[in-house]
Amino acid sequence: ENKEKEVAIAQRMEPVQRLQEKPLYHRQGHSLSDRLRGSASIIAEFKRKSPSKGEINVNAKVQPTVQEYAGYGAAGISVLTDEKFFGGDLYDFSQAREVLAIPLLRKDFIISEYQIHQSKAYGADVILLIAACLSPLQVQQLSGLAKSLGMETLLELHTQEELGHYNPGIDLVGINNRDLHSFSVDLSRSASLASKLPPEAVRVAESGIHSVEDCLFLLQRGFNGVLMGEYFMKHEKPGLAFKN
Ligand code: IGP
Repeated sequence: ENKEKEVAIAQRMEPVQRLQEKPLYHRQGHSLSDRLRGSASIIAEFKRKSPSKGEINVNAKVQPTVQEYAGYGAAGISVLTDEKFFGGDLYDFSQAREVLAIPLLRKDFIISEYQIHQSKAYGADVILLIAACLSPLQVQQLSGLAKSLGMETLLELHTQEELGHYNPGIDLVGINNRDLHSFSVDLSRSASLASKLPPEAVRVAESGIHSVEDCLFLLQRGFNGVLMGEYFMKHEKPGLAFKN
């Protein structure tokens, strides 16, 4: 397994032309926004650690976790590919793609066109763009490229000022319940921010969601989905935690 991991890491630098030769680059993506518009539900996340919580579950395995998430009814799966802060990589992502037939979100700090081609080549259906890291023009350009490759974009916002990063080409808007500076979580603040989006926007509440009550609170306030990671990952068998 280590060997394969090394190979995956080496491949991170392969030229765009090589990425475009990969079979997954030509696969038809699944739509997460269609699924959430059809019925509100959960996007379950795989991550081993995070900046706010430190180590959550360093020995967790992608398989069977993500199959279990999917089997128990997740609408989509999010896999962290950031190594430094979240302990994930593209090898984890590939392993998830191998066993999943539902939308897969690449969770990372995406700031370049290269990363979009790479996401496609590794089988992403959805990419994350974080407003706090990008200008509105960059969001437009990167989400446009994603769309041209048949992927959707989840644009993450966490303040009112960032509403200006939204454009009608965005497929899903994620509102981060966690303040990026203080790490504090406020679901009411997210609900009020979401209410300022155009009615057609598909809304996802992200972070710090820890109970059925939290989910109901958000879904009753117009969210189409909730993205949950730590709540599942802190269990020894995260996939089974989803079931309950
Ligand atoms: C999941 P939580 O609190 O359920 O583990 O949160 C997800 O929202 C969080 O991992 C996240 C994230 C991000 C990770 C939200 N925005 C941006 C990396 C980059």
